[in-house]
Amino acid sequence: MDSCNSKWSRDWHTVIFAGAFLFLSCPVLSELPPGQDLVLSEVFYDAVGSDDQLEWLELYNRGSATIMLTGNYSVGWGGTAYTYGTLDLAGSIAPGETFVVGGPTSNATNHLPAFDQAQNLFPGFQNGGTAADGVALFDMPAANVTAFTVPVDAVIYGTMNSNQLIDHTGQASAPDVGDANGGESIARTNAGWFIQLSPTPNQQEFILFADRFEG
Ligand SMILES: [Ca+2]
Ligand SMILES: [Ca+2]
Ligand SMILES: [Ca+2]
Repeated sequence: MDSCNSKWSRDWHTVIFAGAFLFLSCPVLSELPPGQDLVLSEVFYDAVGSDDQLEWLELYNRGSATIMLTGNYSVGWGGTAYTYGTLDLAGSIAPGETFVVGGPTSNATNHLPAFDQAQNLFPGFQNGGTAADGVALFDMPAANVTAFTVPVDAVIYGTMNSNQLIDHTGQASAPDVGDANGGESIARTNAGWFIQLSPTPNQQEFILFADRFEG
């Protein structure tokens, strides 16, 4: 970790070398949005084979009060803007609990999620790759979200954020995590996002694997 925090030399050769080193070796510590109790916690965007009706998104309430989703929160996703696909969330989420939306199919291929909101996500989540894709959470109905709306939380996955997707800061940062293979997910701990080889719908991992993350 020390190499991640070391002072960079003013020598530009060293800067370039350090940049390449950082890119290859350091995890991306995605900051949890301050004051935001409802956060994204896992995305299953690529099933083995067709993704149709198998994708899901998990949210987590890390606060101490129940959050009403209906009328208050929506999600959006895409490769160049979060308006490629949008969905109003419906229901509520108790403190310390997860909320899984998607499907509506639940089987071994998508790791048997129990849906709090069974809903075909169409068009589906983008599948990452060299140009990163993203999923975002908004504190407003989907009808009010535009391509310029700053989300309250977001995860950007893939190699490079070349399409300048923004996060809760309103800035286009480096991707939070790489690209999961089919059958895997991206999941979140206190330390950031990682590729989850064995997806865990309905189970948050903020505490369980706090030292596991991947850039
Ligand atoms: Ca697939
Ligand atoms: Ca997909
Ligand atoms: Ca999970």
